[in-house]
Amino acid sequence: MKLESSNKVFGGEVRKYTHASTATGTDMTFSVYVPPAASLHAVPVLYYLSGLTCTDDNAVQKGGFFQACATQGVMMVFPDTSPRGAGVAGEDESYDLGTGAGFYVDATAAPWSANYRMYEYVTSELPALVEANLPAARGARSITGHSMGGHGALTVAFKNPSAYASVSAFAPICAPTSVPWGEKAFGAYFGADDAAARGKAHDATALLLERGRAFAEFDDVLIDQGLDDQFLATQLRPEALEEAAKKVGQKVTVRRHAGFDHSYFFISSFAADHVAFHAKALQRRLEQLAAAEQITADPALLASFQETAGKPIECHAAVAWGPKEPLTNETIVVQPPKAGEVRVKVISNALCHTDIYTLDGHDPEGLFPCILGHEAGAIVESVGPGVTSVVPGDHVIPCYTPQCNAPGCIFCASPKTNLCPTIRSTQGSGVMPDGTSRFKTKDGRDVYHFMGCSTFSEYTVIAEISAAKINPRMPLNKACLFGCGISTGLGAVWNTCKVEAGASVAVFGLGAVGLAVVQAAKLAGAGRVIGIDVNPDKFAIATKLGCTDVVNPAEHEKPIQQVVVGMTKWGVDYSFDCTGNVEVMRAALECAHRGWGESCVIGVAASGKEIATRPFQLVTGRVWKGTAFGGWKSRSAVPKLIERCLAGELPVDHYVTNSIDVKDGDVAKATNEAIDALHGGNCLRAVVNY
Ligand code: NAD
Ligand code: AHE
Ligand code: ZN
Repeated sequence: MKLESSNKVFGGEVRKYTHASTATGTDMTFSVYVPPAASLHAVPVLYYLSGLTCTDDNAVQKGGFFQACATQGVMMVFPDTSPRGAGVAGEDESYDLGTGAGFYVDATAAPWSANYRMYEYVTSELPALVEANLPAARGARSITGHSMGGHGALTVAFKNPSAYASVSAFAPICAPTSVPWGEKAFGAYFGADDAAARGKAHDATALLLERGRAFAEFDDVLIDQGLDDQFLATQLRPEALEEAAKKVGQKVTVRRHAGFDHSYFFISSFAADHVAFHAKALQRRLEQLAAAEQITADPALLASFQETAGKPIECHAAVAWGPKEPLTNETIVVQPPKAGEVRVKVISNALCHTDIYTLDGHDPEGLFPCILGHEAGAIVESVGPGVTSVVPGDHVIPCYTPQCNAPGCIFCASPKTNLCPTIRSTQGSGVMPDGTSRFKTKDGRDVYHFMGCSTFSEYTVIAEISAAKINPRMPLNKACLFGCGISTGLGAVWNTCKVEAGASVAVFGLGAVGLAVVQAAKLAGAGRVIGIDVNPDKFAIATKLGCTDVVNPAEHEKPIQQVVVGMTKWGVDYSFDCTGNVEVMRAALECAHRGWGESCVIGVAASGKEIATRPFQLVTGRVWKGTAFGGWKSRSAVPKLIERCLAGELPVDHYVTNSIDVKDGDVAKATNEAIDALHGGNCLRAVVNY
């Protein structure tokens, strides 16, 4: 399909596409509203069928649907009302039969049968096209429409009740086989002999009466009708549909409004109500689809969890005893979770540079002995009193940035930050929220927790508010990547800086975090992405992921900030430090665009290091900012990132450059091997599988 135009509307985009239709044998046009939420995850879709004489443009320009779609996260698709163009059979006929006809039927009589296959088009071809090419959630569809399109929506939904989550209509022609418009059209489309019988298969009222109670699977059908509508008495006949619905037990709500006619003034007045009506049903449909996809937890594993619940577990962990000392494999005792806590079985663990930073003694909060690790995929083994959001068997990602969502948490309530402080002080002191550790060595010595995660252990205990429950279809050896580095890089671009299409970006440090920044910048439509690293081995993957330029500072005599400014004239719109080196942070700030450039610190600097620049850099419009976990509110955002990954929008396989299995319970040996790989320079993520 070909994009003909696009316009920003309410943070989303309205786009117009053309494509060669196999159903109608012609080029077809449709419009779509893509809400802002679609940049994060696949969204449900509401189809809108227009009425006689309209095109997709009428509702797009006058329907007033988009603000509601933007806030409710609903995509809207607007097909044209008929096939058009040279050679379309019957095109010269009158408006209510040929071009712009708005009859969503598959004609069987010549000449119409050649192209008028609008039923197949809107129920099958177009949804398949939309779901394959746009961020549309598969199987989450609803339908609405106006006038003959309103009737089309009702028949399409009544004929395919399981394919649509909900149906509504604006001033529909409710019983076309008994009004002049329908008699004429059905006679032509299906041939005079067959018109009545075939027409009934496309008549919403007749369909209700024939198919009976099956249609009660729509909780309600919303119809709005203007009482000053010039077609109300003779053509629309909502009372016929109401009577039929009553007979067969299908709830239909017809809202009659004085002072409204058949126009788009009427539609736009109630557009938001219809979007809200469908959004609710679509949300339920998404939940049903997610539930249907649930993989039942391994019964043997669940049985073993029942055995251990409430008891201490003896298992292996890699313990860090002091700065720069190798991890040693210890048998430790993991206490059961207390109130508000969850004990999890770690399945896979990626190593983040921050683990090494703390192990190397650079972290002012580093405490020893401790169990490091904070990028894991795990399964809930047992839960402490009061835990309601997860149960044993759930797949989770421990998140070092929690999300308490408590009514009084002004941080969770604010869209400006993800930094929930609820357990931050105990987390930084290496203990659980009650001030004690859940880990002991076999000889009874306490071992500290790390970043609220401590995942270099076969079992660990985390706060419930740190557990992001994810779709179990996602393999945990990939899911773990979203526990820190990859989510951080993506969020730095999308949340912290909100990089816009066409922007120029510089990324300092092309490790996993920097490459996730590159990947996100490309997905945001950045025009130029300059990757900078002292290790040129990173350039091939950086270019593949979206860097338009790659630069090795060692190959330039000038300071790197001057090199980047020289490449761009005034500097880049956005720069990101993904190294943790304070000199690099300065360079990143100083290569930002005069007047508006933003520089984001992602890297974690060693204890005692400070950043500096001439204040003039800020006076002249540059902005210095930073990000923790990419600004994601962990428990609500991580599951959505996982869905995007499952949908194929966020490939992450390339980050796993090393994969190491724990053998004979020697967690430390495998983790030390991963640390060596990370020090080797060309490892992005080493994943240790338990
Ligand atoms: P990494 O070690 O894999 O990657 C760092 C990259 O920077 C390497 O490719 C290295 O060659 C390059 N580099 C080093 N010095 C450089 C220099 N002077 N100029 C240009 N490139 C240079 O690390 P990572 O896992 O990608 O993490 C990157 C940083 O992000 C680390 O400091 C880590 O602690 C931090 N981090 C922060 C957050 C957060 O929420 N803020 C989250 C995760 C990681
Ligand atoms: N403990 C250090 C700070 C370490 C730090 O900045 N951590 C980053 C996450 S690194 C993930 O790999 C962060 O997001 N910090 C926010 C927070 O609340 O810890 C120190 O300086 O004390
Ligand atoms: Zn990390």
